[in-house]
Amino acid sequence: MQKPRILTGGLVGLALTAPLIALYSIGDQLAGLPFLPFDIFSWTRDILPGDVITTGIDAMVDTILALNIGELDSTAKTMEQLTGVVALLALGVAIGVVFFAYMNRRGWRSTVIPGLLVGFVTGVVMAFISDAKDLIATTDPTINALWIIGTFTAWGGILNIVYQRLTQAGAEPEVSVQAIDRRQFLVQFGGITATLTVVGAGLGALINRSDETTSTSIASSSVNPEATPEAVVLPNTDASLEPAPGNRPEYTPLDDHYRIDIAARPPVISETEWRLEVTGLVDEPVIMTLDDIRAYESMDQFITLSCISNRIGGDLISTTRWTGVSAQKLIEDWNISPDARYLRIASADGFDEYVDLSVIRRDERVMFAYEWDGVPLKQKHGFPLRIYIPERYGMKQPKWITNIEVVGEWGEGYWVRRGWSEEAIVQTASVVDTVAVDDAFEQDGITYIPVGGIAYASDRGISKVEVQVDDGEWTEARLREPLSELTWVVWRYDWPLVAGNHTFRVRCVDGRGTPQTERNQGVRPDGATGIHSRRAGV
Ligand SMILES: Nc1nc2c(c(=O)[nH]1)N[C@H]1C(S)=C(S)[C@@H](COP(=O)(O)O)O[C@H]1N2
Ligand SMILES: [Mo]
Repeated sequence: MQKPRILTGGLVGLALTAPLIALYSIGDQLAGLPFLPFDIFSWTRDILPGDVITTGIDAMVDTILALNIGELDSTAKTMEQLTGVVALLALGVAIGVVFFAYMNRRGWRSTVIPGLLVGFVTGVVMAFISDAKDLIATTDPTINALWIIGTFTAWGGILNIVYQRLTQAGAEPEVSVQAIDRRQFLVQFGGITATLTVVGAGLGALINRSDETTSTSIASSSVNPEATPEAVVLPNTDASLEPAPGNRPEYTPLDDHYRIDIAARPPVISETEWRLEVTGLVDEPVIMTLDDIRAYESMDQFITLSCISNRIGGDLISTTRWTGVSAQKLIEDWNISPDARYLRIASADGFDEYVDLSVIRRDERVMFAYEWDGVPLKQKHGFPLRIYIPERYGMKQPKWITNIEVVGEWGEGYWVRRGWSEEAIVQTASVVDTVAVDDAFEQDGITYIPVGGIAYASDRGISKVEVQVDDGEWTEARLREPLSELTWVVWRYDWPLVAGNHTFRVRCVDGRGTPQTERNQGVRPDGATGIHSRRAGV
């Protein structure tokens, strides 16, 4: 007998885990079974300390920005998902190594029970993780557990058979022959698993039910399926100032709205089963359907939402029209006890945050929203219900709301527990979007270049924007009338052209007269500050 090397066990573990992941992908696409790698990602994310996660996210964001590999939010999502896949592959390698080491010590036996056992135990652990973290499986939890335990047990059994095959291959009489036989076997085995993986992944991609299809089918079944959304009418169409060419759209197309959340894939919520449950310091628990909430007088607000992780000049900020009901109207009917001070809002993905009741009572703009851009919330943007709170970054504003507990004491929400700002008040900041060198125009014998961008201070508004070219004077830009007092403000400065390379800087003052912070500060923990600049050559 010749024992295989334990590192070969790692290779075999890797080769067996790849098709297993492809199989999970098929199960997910075809039957709505859990996709285990995402659950492993969520589980790891939730047990790691906040610093480690932040360092990880920072490294990821730096990499994406440095390599310039696409939109920050969607690329980050893909990298998170890949992390889950890599973690599961690594687990397969580790088990392979340990299993081969153990089998080598134990000596040859003809049974596959050790492998089955190892697979079974791993499967049970994985089933627990999946059950705790899965958001996307639409199948019964028992079926999910059986699926994961079953596939892992089979995986362990095959690992065992491969070990035996390798050991027997080493048992052939001729030394040269055995070496070739073992290598041949490994090559064949690798070929088979690689083929299975590629075919499996291909099948998975073919039957891919995309996030959007799912969300529209859920969302539109809730309202009139025939209804086409009426185009949202912008309130400032007669604004006197046109944005500079190349400025970002003042109203973000819904498909381009940034997306940030802790879910590797957004939770799937069926409207018929969804209920908003209000418990805690109320006379009696309240249970509402989405129709109950829609029955209240609705309100529309044009809103710019920004992530606290948005860097100066970044794209984690967008504007759309939110429709819902003022939180004041809802809480009026909940019979809240006089001792109550906060709402603890919990979401389907395990996210949670606190909202001060006094903020709701003094500001009718705090709203529970069920539509964006005139259509029910997209699945990834929080279907069926999310909250809006003026002046706060996105991290204070849960999507996929399921439970509200009325409480007397404040507590730390999901990101606050991980070291981010308790209040998360939006920082005043401005950005140069465009120096439109190709759109020069002439007036009174002077050539001008349109320069433009946005400035944002949430509900504080913007009173002034100034532009500086190289080391020149700060010159006031013109402001376009915004979509609302809750959105960013588009500014424009027609710059008298001077040939050469130039740096354009921008700064602003909020509606209360407070200038933006010019000092550069990173996103953590309070949101980024600093002066944005753009270089251009004419
Ligand atoms: N349930 C839940 N709500 C959430 C989050 C989350 O991870 N889970 N992320 C928050 C953060 S950090 C931001 S910036 C906004 C982003 O909303 P959007 O993805 O719809 O643009 O959602 C907020 N609400
Ligand atoms: Mo965020």
